[in-house]
Amino acid sequence: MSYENILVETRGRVGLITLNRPKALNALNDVLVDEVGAALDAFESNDDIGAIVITGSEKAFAAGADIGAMATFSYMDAYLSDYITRNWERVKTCRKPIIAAVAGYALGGGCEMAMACDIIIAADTAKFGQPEIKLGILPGAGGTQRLPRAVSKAKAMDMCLTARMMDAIEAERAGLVSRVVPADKLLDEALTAAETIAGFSLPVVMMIKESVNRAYESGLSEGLLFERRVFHSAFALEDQKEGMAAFVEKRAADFKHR
Ligand code: CO8
Repeated sequence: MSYENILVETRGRVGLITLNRPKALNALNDVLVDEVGAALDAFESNDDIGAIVITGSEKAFAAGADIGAMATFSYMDAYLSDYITRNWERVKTCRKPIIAAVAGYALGGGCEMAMACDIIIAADTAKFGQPEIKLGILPGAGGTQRLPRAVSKAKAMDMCLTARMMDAIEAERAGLVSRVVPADKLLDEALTAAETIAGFSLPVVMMIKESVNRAYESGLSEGLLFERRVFHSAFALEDQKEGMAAFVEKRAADFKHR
């Protein structure tokens, strides 16, 4: 399949999606978001892929939803087209883990797309922000919901209400990103992390992703119960037998279901 606004490739067992609208700082229009959805569909159904990386350019992961495309929208246009958000959930519903490798601007919908991924690894050049208020709108793809969960209510309010940007160091300190690396090491770091994940048992990887996500969507007791049920079910996996046998025999595990 050919894409207009993204580049899609595989690196070993990792699927790599590069947002590629350089002239508009990877502004997210419907075509681009639909293409990300299609690429995720393809990677999800490909048994040779165990993890996915989404990245942008040196200057921008994505500078937000395409302002030009929205500028003259009426309420009806936004509501009926479900602009951008109609495909947004695809990042969240992907069952394989997705790492966002962020350099430069991740603003508005760009920050929201990164937050919909499972792990954010940032270059030291990364800048995160929800500046929609400057445009007379508010975040519409999870910014007001995922940001407080990631960085606390006070910081989320600060960012959404003042439109200020957060640099990579502050983002790591606040818990929005898991690691900060020099910009020229960003892709290697993200691909290595993804390759590590892709080397483990895929059903276990998926169980962990599902369980951690439960922490966001349920109370503690329900989440703990969910984890326990999934934990017990892991003993039905051949990969559990292999992983534990490999430890006892002091050798590397050779997981069947990768
Ligand atoms: N949309 C469209 N084009 C954009 C966008 C954007 N979000 N951001 C940058 N561009 C374009 C510029 O118009 C410019 O194009 P041209 O060369 O043709 O004039 C080109 O990219 C380069 O941009 P700049 O010249 O502005 O570059 P600077 O380095 O001077 O500034 C900034 C970089 C600070 C990132 C600046 O471009 C900027 O502020 N961009 C807008 C950021 C923003 O407001 N983002 C939020 C957008 S709204 C949003 O994301 C809502 C999400 C809700 C999703 C669900 C919808 C229902």
